[in-house]
Amino acid sequence: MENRDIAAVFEEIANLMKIMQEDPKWTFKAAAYDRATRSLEGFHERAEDLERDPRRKLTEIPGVGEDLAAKIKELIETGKCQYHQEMLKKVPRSLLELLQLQGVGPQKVRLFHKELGVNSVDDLEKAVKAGRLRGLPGMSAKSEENLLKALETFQRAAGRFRLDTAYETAQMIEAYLKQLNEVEQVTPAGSLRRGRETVGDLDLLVTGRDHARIAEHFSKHPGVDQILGKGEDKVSVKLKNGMQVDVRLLEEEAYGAALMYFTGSKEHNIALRERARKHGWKLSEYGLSEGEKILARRTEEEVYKKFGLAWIPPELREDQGEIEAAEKGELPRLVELKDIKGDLQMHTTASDGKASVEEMAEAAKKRGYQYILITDHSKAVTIANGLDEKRAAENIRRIHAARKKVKDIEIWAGAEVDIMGDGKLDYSDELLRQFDIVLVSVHSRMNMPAEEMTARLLKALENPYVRILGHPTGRQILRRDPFQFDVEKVFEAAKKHGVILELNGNPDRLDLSDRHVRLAKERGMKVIISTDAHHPDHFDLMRYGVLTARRAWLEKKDVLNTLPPAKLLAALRPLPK
Ligand code: DGT
Ligand code: CA
Ligand code: CA
Ligand code: ZN
Repeated sequence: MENRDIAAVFEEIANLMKIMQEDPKWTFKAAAYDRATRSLEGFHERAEDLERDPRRKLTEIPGVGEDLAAKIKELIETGKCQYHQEMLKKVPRSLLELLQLQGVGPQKVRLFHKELGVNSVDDLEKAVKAGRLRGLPGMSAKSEENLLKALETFQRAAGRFRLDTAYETAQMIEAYLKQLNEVEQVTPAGSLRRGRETVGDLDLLVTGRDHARIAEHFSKHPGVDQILGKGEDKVSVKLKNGMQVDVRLLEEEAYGAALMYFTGSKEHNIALRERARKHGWKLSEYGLSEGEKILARRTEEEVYKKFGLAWIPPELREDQGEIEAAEKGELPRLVELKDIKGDLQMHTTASDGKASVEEMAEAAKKRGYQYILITDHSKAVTIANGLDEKRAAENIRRIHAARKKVKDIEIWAGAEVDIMGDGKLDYSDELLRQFDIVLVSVHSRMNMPAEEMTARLLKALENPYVRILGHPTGRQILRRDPFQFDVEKVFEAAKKHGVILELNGNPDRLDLSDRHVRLAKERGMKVIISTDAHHPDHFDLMRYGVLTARRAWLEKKDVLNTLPPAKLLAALRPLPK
């Protein structure tokens, strides 16, 4: 059991306490579970390893006392926690789904449940639409409107998973399948291979000697909740985390054609099939053929070549001009993970990060990075322990001191400065000029009307110290829509001022989106791909940022943090004299 699975149970316990408010000490207890949840999520060792090691104790995890340690032990040993199960018996499971709605916390869930008898997202939607929310304490016309929007987002997200969840699940299953000697190749296809920001189901293609044996092994995976279908060459299951996985067992000789077919997208496949038809050929998961004769099927390259096309990277296969580009030999040479030379958004223990400047720098160096930019939060972001002027000045000194300890990497002093509601920045120019690079972003009042938000962003970009615009649209994948503003106008202003747009690679954000990044490229703009790391492990998230950049057709030259340090600095907005 991973820390995050334990944390998820604790978080649910805290939420259930806040919704039920039965326990006389619920505020106190819920706070303890919240604390343990956060600390488990950030803890760099597995709780399970601590538990196994006779010299260690679970109470070494901050915020975990004897009582919670016993619950963690129970979870590790049995996969369940009795206390949690008892609580779940008292409320319908569907009530907890309300918490996934943007802007709805346990207090509101309690209110809707108690006052309106709401037990599910469906119930809530009916109640809102019938105007039954009006008159409830703290509910205005505006909150009704926000709820309707949240309901819409929820429905669109239903049944989809974040890219990182899909990636990690695929890796776990791949490792499991490979325990079997009979298994040769395991390749994730579908939307995961194309690097889409969300994934509906996993499509895994497998080759190997004994299909029946492999199918049997897979259906016994401990994460399987339900077997949806099992045939000779295909097994579909639903995992306990709700994700559907389709495993297809294939023959080597037609692997390329099947990989192409199941990678999709559907639109790309349709366009290729149309091409095949024009030649009098047929394209299917079994190969490209002319009558009885197979023209190509072993590798993707062979199939594309037969069409007179260069091999098309999966991220481009959306029928967005890639086939035409392949035909003309004009496919972009997409940026790769290994091109990235540094990370330009990260947090340390000074604000809400889990590691020191030195630890982040050492970890970055180990990855072969040449520079990092430390960007702790400014004071307005109180929930992230943002730094006031005095602490920010201390942080700059701390960063300078780290340079003496960790050599052979540039450690730049920066900040993620909040853009206030009126477009002013959270720090004075006097402080801003002391940073090497200032990144700005919005974390508050995200619901303002489009015109106001546009004006707010334009005003922020005018500040001469601003050099990077962080997570420009504020969205959170499957949770929060981008805020409303005039994207074209803001891009134009950023270009004029020489402010670089960030592609925040955290899979919770992927902000800018692939579509917006492609727009930026079309407008002749460069981007910076960052991870927003709060822990050295988060540097790995760069892979998702790069995937998104590739989906936007970006080449190495389009991404500024592929440059060596001096060239990168020279490419940023010049600092005021
Ligand atoms: P997802 O799972 O919703 O994130 O998206 P995909 O792209 O993984 O779609 P999925 O799982 O329904 O199918 C996997 C691939 O199989 C898809 O990308 C293309 C291919 N495919 C599925 N259904 C069709 C179809 O009706 N026509 C064609 N041409 N290809 C299909
Ligand atoms: Ca899929
Ligand atoms: Ca599928
Ligand atoms: Zn931020």
